Amino acid sequence: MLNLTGKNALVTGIANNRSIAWGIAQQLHQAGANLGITYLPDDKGRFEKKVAELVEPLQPSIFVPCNVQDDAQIEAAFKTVADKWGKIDILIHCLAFANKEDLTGDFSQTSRAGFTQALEISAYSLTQLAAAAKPLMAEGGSIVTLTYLGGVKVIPNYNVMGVAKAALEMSVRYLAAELGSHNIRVNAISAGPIRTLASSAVGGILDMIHHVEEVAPLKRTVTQLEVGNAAAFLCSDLASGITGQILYVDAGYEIMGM
Ligand code: NAD
Ligand code: 0WE
Repeated sequence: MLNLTGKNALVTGIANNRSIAWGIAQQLHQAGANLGITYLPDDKGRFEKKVAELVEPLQPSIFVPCNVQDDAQIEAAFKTVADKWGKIDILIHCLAFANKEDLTGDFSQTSRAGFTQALEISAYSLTQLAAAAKPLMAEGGSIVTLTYLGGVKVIPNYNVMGVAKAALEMSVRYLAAELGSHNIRVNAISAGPIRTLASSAVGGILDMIHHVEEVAPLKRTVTQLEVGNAAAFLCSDLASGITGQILYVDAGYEIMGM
């Protein structure tokens, strides 16, 4: 049986009740994990309040800000983890960002700043967080990140995010190769399109979802909780032999050629 009792899990990327990270946090909690939650702070503290209210029923023992563009925030977040928990078993990386103008139109028009920012937040952050978690995973651990088919095949308008996801997926393999000797496993879930804060800001997302509902073998899209179940599996001892993999949780869409 899937059992995460006694495991400490740090979850990044919860913005609201539609976030994939929220689906993951709920399933980790249900499997018995002890949760730590990080959120992206903003000037008015609105995110903090919203996320705090949302996660309250899961009784997280850690709730800290962590903007991955700020080394000091990452350091402070992991200092809190070290002080309160001493060790960490599970790290969920569930965040991405690109400028809205870089997610439409010609990919060749991507600016240097836009390219750099998208890759920094969406790809490099995994390596940063893995490096911070490594010393706290002395007994081994499991790191899971979220990716999308647009990092492997061209999806209209995904543009610079596709390049960032390609970098993220290769980072999974290099991290898995390095951290394997410490019994730390690193995997990605490639989720099908889901309506979330990030995806809803993208023009035409509903058309994409309808396309998946027609073409995918299961004739539907997936839910945040289904992604959460796959994440809980990858973080559990049931997946002890799995590392460096990209697991498609997409109702089968990826196998179709036409
Ligand atoms: P979401 O908007 O709920 O989550 C994105 C999160 O990224 C937010 O919580 C936001 O606060 C965080 N974030 C952005 N910049 C940050 C920064 N500088 N520091 C720290 N956090 C930052 O949207 P989502 O769809 O749940 O996205 C979560 C992950 O799932 C992303 O990696 C996304 O690429 C991936 N994904 C989404 C879909 C989809 O269709 N929604 C499909 C496959 C993969
Ligand atoms: O990874 C994602 C979402 C990534 C994302 C979305 C936004 C919108 C708002 C990153 N940064 C931003 N920045 C914003 O300002 N997905 C897999 C969902 C998604 O995004 C797409 C998709 C799909 C699917 C963008 C274009 C085409 C398809």
